Amino acid sequence: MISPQLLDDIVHHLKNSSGVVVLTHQDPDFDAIGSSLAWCLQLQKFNVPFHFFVADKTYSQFQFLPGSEFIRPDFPRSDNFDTVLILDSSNLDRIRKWDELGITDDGTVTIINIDHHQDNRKFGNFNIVENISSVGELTCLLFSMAGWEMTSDQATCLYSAILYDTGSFLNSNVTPSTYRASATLLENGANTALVTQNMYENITETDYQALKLMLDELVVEHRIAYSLLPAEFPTTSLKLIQYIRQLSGIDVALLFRAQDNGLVRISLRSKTQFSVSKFSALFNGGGHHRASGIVLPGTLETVSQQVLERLRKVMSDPQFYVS
Ligand SMILES: [Mn+2]
Repeated sequence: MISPQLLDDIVHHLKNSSGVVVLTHQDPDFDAIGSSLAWCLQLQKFNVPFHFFVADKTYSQFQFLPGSEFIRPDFPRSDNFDTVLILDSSNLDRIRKWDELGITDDGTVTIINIDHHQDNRKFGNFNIVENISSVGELTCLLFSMAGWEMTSDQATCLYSAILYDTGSFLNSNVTPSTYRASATLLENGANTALVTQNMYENITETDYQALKLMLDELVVEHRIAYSLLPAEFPTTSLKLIQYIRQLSGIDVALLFRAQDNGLVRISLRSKTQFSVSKFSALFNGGGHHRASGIVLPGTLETVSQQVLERLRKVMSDPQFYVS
């Protein structure tokens, strides 16, 4: 249950803020960007200055979203804001360049944390953390609780957020409330055709090459399937892990992606009650029971060996399963 008092306090704070920095997690997805843009559009209505800082450079895929012109690669000036609104990020380590923003905990800046990750560290002065499909759905609920009229632009942004984080309403995080929120968005004029075209009918030749390379490297073993992607792997907006997940007969899908900084990023998906977030916690990673991530130093070979060895061991351990 979302506390109406807490929401009141947050709204009061935002409306009276001298400036808001909006932030979301690194390698942002449509839930991160769509939700953030809906909040930016709301701050614009309130005439509250805001700065939506995204340090990642790969955001051309979001350009079709209303308000995408708000996305800024330049640092906010620290004397221009007193509030930070953080969306879809379970902890501050997931925010790129957080340390460079110069935000101290001396109380001069208020942090508002709105998220749906179960491992959220409640790092804010205000925290709304709900077990819900997406921050898009959560934002939709909050806007309606606050009694705010939603524009079609906001509805389009939130619709893309929900569509993405639910895997087009296919994931197990979909509830009746997700459909109700989506219905509200459509009633408010969400441009579903625009979102469909840009999210699902916009695959480039490079995307297909990336998919082909990933499939060439696919390894399928007992209950597990994975692929190793080298650092020079082409950049793609395809959710490659989804293609592994769709394989029949496996419980866990993994994608190991080498970075050029000596780190390997691992995406994990579970198709059963096996919790990949519990597993990821062994390596300081986190996320949801069915979708999580880990980052480890090393080469593709050493990291994949280390993680897979551990995974094979714990897959028969009941404490890694959720009911
Ligand atoms: Mn999300």
